[in-house]
Amino acid sequence: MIRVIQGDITKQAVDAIVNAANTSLLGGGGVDGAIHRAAGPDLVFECRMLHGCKTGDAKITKGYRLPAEHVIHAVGPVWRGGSHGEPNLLASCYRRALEIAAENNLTSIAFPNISTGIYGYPKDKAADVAIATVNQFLEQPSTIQEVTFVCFDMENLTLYQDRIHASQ
Ligand code: AR6
Repeated sequence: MIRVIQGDITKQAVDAIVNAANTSLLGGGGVDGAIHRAAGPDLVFECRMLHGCKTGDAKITKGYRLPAEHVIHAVGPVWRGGSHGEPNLLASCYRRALEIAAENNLTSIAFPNISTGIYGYPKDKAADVAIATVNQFLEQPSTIQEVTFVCFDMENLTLYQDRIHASQ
């Protein structure tokens, strides 16, 4: 099941929230900064032991002070015009986050709109990739029962609502 809500991902009580991280995994601005602030300093201690993450991949930690039990740190691509593999890298980080959640027997996961802030990925194109990748993943049997897209801004909320409603 796919849900779309407007809100703050740090408030979501799900098995895992996904972070829009960078390759260092050591924190940053945007949703990454908000997640690290809400989780508390233990999160960056665990992240230091992961030795970074490649673009298009993801790594899991505990959620510490967050209501979510885990954080899956996914690294989306920086938008460089669209012909540098951006769609495949964005799809890959959604798919890897879902695979890692399933490997850990998690059932609920919430995504922010990865790459659509500081990394500059056009929001409409990113929504197409995110929804197609999640739909494709949910066609296969796995432990995942609920995927929530947590949209922070109205523009993303409308883009996701239009696309999800059109496909239901
Ligand atoms: N809850 C949900 N979504 C949020 C929140 C929140 N609390 N705060 C922001 N967003 P961004 P990126 C939305 O810039 O583009 C960091 O410095 C925001 O409106 O957080 O993947 C990392 O360390 C936007 O739609 O991530 C990287 O260096 C979406 O989250 C870099 O930014 C993603 O925006 C990653 O850039």
